[in-house]
This record gives sequence, structure tokens and C-alpha cells, in this order.
Amino acid sequence: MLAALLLAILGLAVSSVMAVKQHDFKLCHQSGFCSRQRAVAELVEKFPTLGPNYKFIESSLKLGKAGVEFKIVEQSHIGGSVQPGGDELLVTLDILKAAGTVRVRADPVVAKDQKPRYKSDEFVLTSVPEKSNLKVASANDKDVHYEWTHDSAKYAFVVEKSPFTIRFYVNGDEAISMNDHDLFFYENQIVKEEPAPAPPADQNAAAEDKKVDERSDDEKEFDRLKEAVRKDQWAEQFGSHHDSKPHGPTSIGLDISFPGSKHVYGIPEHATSFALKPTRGEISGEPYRLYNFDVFEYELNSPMALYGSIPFMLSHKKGQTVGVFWQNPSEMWIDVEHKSADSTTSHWMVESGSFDIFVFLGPHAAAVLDSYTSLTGRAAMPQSFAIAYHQCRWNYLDEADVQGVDGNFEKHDIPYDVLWLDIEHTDGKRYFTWDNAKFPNPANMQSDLAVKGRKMVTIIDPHIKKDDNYHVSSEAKSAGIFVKNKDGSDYEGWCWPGSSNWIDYTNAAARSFWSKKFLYNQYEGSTPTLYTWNDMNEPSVFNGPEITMPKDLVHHDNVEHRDVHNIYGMLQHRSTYEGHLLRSIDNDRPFILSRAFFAGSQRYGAIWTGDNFARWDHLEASVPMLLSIGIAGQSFSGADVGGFFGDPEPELMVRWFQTAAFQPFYRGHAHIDTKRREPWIYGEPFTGHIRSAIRTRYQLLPYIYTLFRESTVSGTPVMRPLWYAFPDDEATFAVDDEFMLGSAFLIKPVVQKDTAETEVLLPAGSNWYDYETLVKVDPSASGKLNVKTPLDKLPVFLRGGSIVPRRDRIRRSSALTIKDPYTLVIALDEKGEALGEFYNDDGRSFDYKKGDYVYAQLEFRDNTLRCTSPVAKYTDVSAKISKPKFTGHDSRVERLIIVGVHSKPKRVVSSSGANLEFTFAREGGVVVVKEPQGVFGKEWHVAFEF
Ligand code: NBV
Repeated sequence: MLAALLLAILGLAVSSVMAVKQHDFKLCHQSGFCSRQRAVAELVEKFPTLGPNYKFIESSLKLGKAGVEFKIVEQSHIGGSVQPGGDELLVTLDILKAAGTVRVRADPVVAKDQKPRYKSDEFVLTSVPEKSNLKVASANDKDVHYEWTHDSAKYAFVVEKSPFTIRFYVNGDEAISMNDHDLFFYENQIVKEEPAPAPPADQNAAAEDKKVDERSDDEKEFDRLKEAVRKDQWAEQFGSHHDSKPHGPTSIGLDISFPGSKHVYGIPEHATSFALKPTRGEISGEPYRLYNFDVFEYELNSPMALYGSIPFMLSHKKGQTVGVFWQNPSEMWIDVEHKSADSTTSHWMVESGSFDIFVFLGPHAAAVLDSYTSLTGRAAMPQSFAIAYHQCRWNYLDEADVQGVDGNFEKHDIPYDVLWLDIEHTDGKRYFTWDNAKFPNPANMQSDLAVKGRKMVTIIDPHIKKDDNYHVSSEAKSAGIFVKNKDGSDYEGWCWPGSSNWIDYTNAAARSFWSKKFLYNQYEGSTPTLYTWNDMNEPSVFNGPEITMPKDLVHHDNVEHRDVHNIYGMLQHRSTYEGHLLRSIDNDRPFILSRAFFAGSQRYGAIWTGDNFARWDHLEASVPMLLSIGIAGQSFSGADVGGFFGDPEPELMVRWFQTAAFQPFYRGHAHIDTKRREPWIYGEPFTGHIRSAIRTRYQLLPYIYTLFRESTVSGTPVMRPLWYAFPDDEATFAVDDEFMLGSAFLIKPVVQKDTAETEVLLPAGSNWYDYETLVKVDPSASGKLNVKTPLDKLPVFLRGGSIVPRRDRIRRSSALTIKDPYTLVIALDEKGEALGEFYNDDGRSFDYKKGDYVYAQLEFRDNTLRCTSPVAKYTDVSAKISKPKFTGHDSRVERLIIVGVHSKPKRVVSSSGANLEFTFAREGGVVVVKEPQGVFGKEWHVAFEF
């Protein structure tokens, strides 16, 4: 009875959560700092000389070896009177060792008693960025000029003193400018002014009349804007939520322009196009917002904030890619505008924290990502199971259900690697526990999966049920590691378990507490094949402002929540990752999926795009969303296959499985209220099509694993936009209905029902083969090709010039294939050449860092395939073990498939001079060679004689 009552109350609470809609989230005009910074933009536009107007303080200039420092001061004080001694800013520009990278900082020269600006370096950067000394510097009364070179690129920056502007150049071409539009506005700590006492009523009216009479229209407009620049400086209200803002206004605004570039990308996470649409100018709308939120039933084509935030923007034009990263985890809004036809300006508005911007001058995307991830960290190398197929549902009900699902994969001959359990598996949403009635033998359940090489994942959220009898709650409470109210008491909010507290992961003691909870003797029923899913870590608080924490809560060291909001989730992800390291007895690599993320989350594992819908437009949106996330350094990401909410029709399900087979993280998932939708539910022909999509994924796992390894050393995304491979082809710059997996595959997802035919853009400069038929295709002069798309056909093309390692024998899980040999697919370019790579290790441990791996470079040239094993590729490894220690794996190549061969070879000869058996199919010019006598890790070749 009591339980039923509780359920009813909880149901009510949940259904009120279910009603979350756009009005639960602020628009720019409802956010104090966003409206103030936008008002500055308006003011500067209308009254160009009356804006903040920063003055360069000549006497402060110091030309250093690796950069420059100087002071500036705002002359107009449009935001109010600055505290005594606190009106100057110290600006530093440091040239870093990371290629083409400059760090630009501006810090208040503060009086002793002022609150220091929050800096997130310890959580976001992997080490103190090293400076470089390779520059030539000069200064005159107009500007300061620095020049340096790296890998044949020539970089420069110029600080113009008046008006204060910073310009960055690559090979003589202006690539980025800061404050070119005078939008720099730094809310330095101001004196709180008490409102003037109101004059007596009759005088008041007379004074008002007088004022109206005397002011010109311009003056009125200026006064209006000045008032807007001072709006909500000391407190603000949103619905029933009050933000006390004890430190007053602390925001920073800056315009960053990309001259000559029409396209900017990145700043995930938004459900919108990959090339970011303008939000100001001709099109006027909301700025892109970065503030981690749990947005229920999120909308598409929207700049609204979602679960993760990466304040990293790229701009690409012919011959040049550059980027900017604002290292700051507080709330941001970013306007994008084409101020002229061929250039883009972005206006960044940041609520608090530091002015700390890294500028990446490329000049290529690979260089930008390499430098960016050398600072924020390289992606974690996933275990091999983590890139295979995952089966999830909210919820698999009990052990029998788990067994049934597992058995059905076997029965229907569909490979899968991981089975997931959502919140219902716990004892009343107490994480690290099990519902003993439904899961009485969790360890046995895991080992039953493990014998088939399969793993399990359980969900562990950051809200801790307030319950003195729950060990996590009582221990965390007495350790004092929950996020606090302003008065020092533990903050309490509402989430899945009811009344809850939140672990303060910014506190090292809390992180260590959390990590220890993963020890096998603490997390009862966990075994080495159990991995973790961190959900709701934006953090989601059902009764909080905008479904999250109040900004004036207090974290460790007296830091306000406002300053650290966007790293909260990443720090949970990190603590969980560290917990998995701690529990590991055999050097196991963690696998953790997180919903919230920030710059640096790539170090801890995978993320996904949260609660999408079982709708065609959500399948379509997954492509630009994942491209944006990948280009921002987070290479391991995916969208729920099938769509979380709603019931996908069978055709949609097939198309989703086909598309996601080529995306980095591949997991089917569904809401608790949806119908069962495991692959066999649909029947033929649908189940068959889903089976073959998953099998295609399994076949390509060696190629995908190699791509992931590359990403861990260079930041190169696994899933890439077309322009990454074709940087000079303008036709590709805005494409986001196609994508590439590595550099070898181009995929055009089918995202509409009953699509009998689709048009594919195949960039010029490469020849292309239909991946299914291996027949060379012949696009029009503009690169367009019409492709028939019956339900079993996803348009996938293999780029001429690539070599792809595959494993063609499909088994029940990826672990069961380690003894299987490989197939190489070699797609020749117009010159009859091709390149590729192969990487493998034990698929599980960190031993690859000691050199225990196999790496091969593959090259087809002069009618010969050569396999070599250079050591230099993996710079994170000091020595390569000549013979891999990992046992049980086979590295033998059992078959070569060479595509695009002009005529039948007379002979095919191995390294040892043996004649090899082969077949030749005239259509497509496909030669298949059996047993080429090659093993990865050894040097060998195969020669084709014509
Ligand atoms: O834990 C339940 C769900 C989960 O299945 C989903 O993947 C998360 O994004 N979770 C959100 C909370 C409830 C969503 C309505």
C-alpha cells in the first residue's frame, strides 16, 4: 500500500518532469549576462565610439622570448564603476610548443581582497602548456609583431594598440582576429551601487517629464542600452528560481572573426547542422548555448544547450583550417554572424571564470586537432569489445530476461558484445547495489556472458539517494563530500531515487571516495567484465533551475557551481575511469560511457547524444551531431540506435542499424515505455538486414580499431566530415548528410522512408568503388551519383587509394575472433596505388603502451603490395617489442581482394617466390588472392605480374 502510494507520488513527480519543454530553459534575453553582452554588441553597433573602448597601456609592454604581455584598461566603464585598483587587465600571448598554437589570456590586475577568477587548468589541461622560443618579435608605436615557423608553416600575430585588436596570420594570410568588432567587454569586479532613493511622487513625475523632454532620441537609445548593459548584475530570477549572484557581474564577451572563411564548425553539443548557421545579421535568432543540460525530448535545428559542452570552434576555408578553444567551464552563449559575404564572426559570451583562449593556426585540420588534443588530452584507447555492438534497454528486467536476450542473439546468429542494465537493476536507485529479487546472482550472470566473450554494463548516476541506511549516502555525508548550499549545508534535490545529494567531484577526496566504490569488495556483485555508464551527470536535478543545480551552490574550495558547471559530468566520468583503474588487477582499460562531457572527456571514454527519438529526422540529425562532437576531439561517440523515445517502424530500425554500423559508438537503446525492439523482433526481411548491418560492423572492426589507435596519438576523428579528406573541394564544406569513416569509406545514410534512390556526392580527386559490389562508379562531372537504395542497400563507397583490414569470419562476439586471420581489401586509385595501416594489440590492457602491439604499414605500388612495420608511428610508445607478447591472437592475412585492376595478372608471387592462387573478375577488375603468405608485424610483399 505504502509502496503504491510512493510510486504514485514518484509517478507524479516524474510526469511533471516529463512535461519539460523549451520554456524550462532560458533564452538569451532571460539570462542576465547574455542580454548584457548582446546589449554591448548593439551599443557598439549604434555608437561605435561609446563602447568599452580598451586602451593599451604603453608603459606595461614586455616583449618576452615566447610571447608578449601588456596591460589594457577599459575607458568607458559602461558596466559601472570598477572596484578601486581593479580596473586594469593584464594580457599575455604565449606561443606554445604545440604547433601553431598561441595562448591568449587576460586577467584582472586585482586588489588583494577580490575573489580570484576560477581557472580550470588542473581539470582540463593535461599539463602546463610548454612555451616555444622560436620567434622574431618587434614593436613600434602602432603595434606589436611576432613571427615564427613550424614544419614549413609561417605563423604571426600582431597586437594593434588602437583600436585594440589582435590578428593572427598563417603563411601571410589573416586567419583569425580578436576584437576586430570591438565586442571585447570584461566585467571586472564593480562596486555595488545602492539604488538612489526615489524622489517624492509628484517631484518624481515632474523629473521624469523633464528627462523625456530634454533627451535626444540618440541619448534615449544610448541610455536604454547602457541600462541593458547593467541589467541583472547582482541577482536574477528565472521562474521560481533565484540566483543570488553574490559576486555580481563577472562575464566576458569577445568577438573572434575568421576572415575569408564562410564556415565554422564545432562547439558541440547542439542538435543542428554541422556547418554552424548564423544566429545574427540576416537571420536573427538565439545564440548557440553551452551549458550542460538534461533536455527532455530535445528539439532539432536548435542552438539550445544539450548534455555536453566543448567550447572549441573550427573554421575551414580552402587551404586553411584554424581553431579556437576557450578554456572555461562556465556558461557560454555564442553568436555566429556573416558580417561580410565571405567571412564569419563569432561573439563569445561567458558568464564567469577566466579569459583563456587557445588559438590553433593549423594550417590543416589534422594539425589543429593534434595541437588541441596535445593540450586537452588524447582519446582513451577503447578495448576491442567497446567498438563492437552493444545491446541496451531501459530495462532488461531480471536475470531470466538477460539470459533470454543473450540466447536470442545466439539463436538468430547476430553478433553482439555487451549487454546493458539501466536504473531498474538497482535496489531503489541506490547505485552500486542490485535489486536482489530480480538479480539475485549478478556475478554468475556476468560470468555466463563472459564465457562467450561478452561483457555487461551497469548504470551509475551521480545523485545519491538520501538514506542513512545506504552506505554510499552515509559515508559521503560524513566525509563532507557532497555539493553544498551557500550556508555550508549539503544541497538536496530531487532525482530518480527521490530526495538526493550530489557528489562534489571537484574535490579530490570525493573523487577518491567515488573511485574506491568500484573495488570488487565494495561494489558487491561486480566482476572484471562489468563496466560503467554515467548518466544524468549534467547534473540533472528534477526540481532545480533549468533541471540542473542552482548556480550559487558551493563546491570544494569555495568555488561556485556557476564556475564549474560544465566540467561536473567530465569529473564524474574521470572518477569512474579512475575507479576502474583502481579495481583492475590485470591492467585492464576502462570502458565508461558518459552523457555529459567537456573538453578533455575524450581521455575517459565514450559519450552518446542522449535521449533522441525513434524518428527519421533524428536519424538524420545524428550525423551532424556526431561530426561536431568528433571534430571537437571527442572521437568515441554515438547516438542511440533506433531512437530512445517512441517505437521505430521496422524500416527506420534497419536504416539506423546500417548507418550506425559506420559510426564510432554502436549501441541499440530504448525508453522503458517502448515496445521490445531487439533485432529479431522485426522478422524477415528486417531482421536479416539488421543482421547484415551488424555483421558489416564486425567485419570492419580491425579497420575501426586501427582508426581509434590513430585518434589516440593525433586527435584525428574516427568519423569525419568530407572536407577533412577533401580540404580544397568547396562543394564539401557544408555537407553533413554524408560522412567518412576514416579516410577509406564514404557513407550516405538513407534518412527517409521509402527512399528508392538517393543522390550521393563523391568528391573529385579520388576514384570510388561501391563497397558492396566493388565496382568502380562513375559520378557526373560535379561528383553526383544516383544510387538505388532498396532496403538492404546503404550507399557506402570505398575510396580509391585505400587499404582496409577486415576479419571476414563472423562469430558470436568480437572476443571469439582473435584467432581468426585477416582479409585486406585494396582499392586502387587512378595510378594503381593504395595505402593503408593495421594496428592491433591484446584488445584489452595497457600493455600496448609498453610497445606490445602489432603495427603494419601497407602500400600497393608498382604492382606490388608491401607490408612493413615501422616503429615511429606511435610516439607515445618508447620502445616496440619486436615480437608481440599477447598470445592467442593471429596476425595472418588469409586473403587479398584487389579492386580496380586493369587486366588479369599472369602471375601473383609471394615474398618467398611462390606462385599464389588467385581469381580475376573482369567486372570491377577484382583480383582475389588466397593465402598470400603474409603476417602483420613481419615484412613481406606480393608481386603482380602482367
Ligand atoms: O536511466 C534511464 C534513462 C536512460 O535510459 C537514458 O539513456 C538516459 O539518457 N535516463 C536518461 C533517465 C530518464 C530519461 C527520461
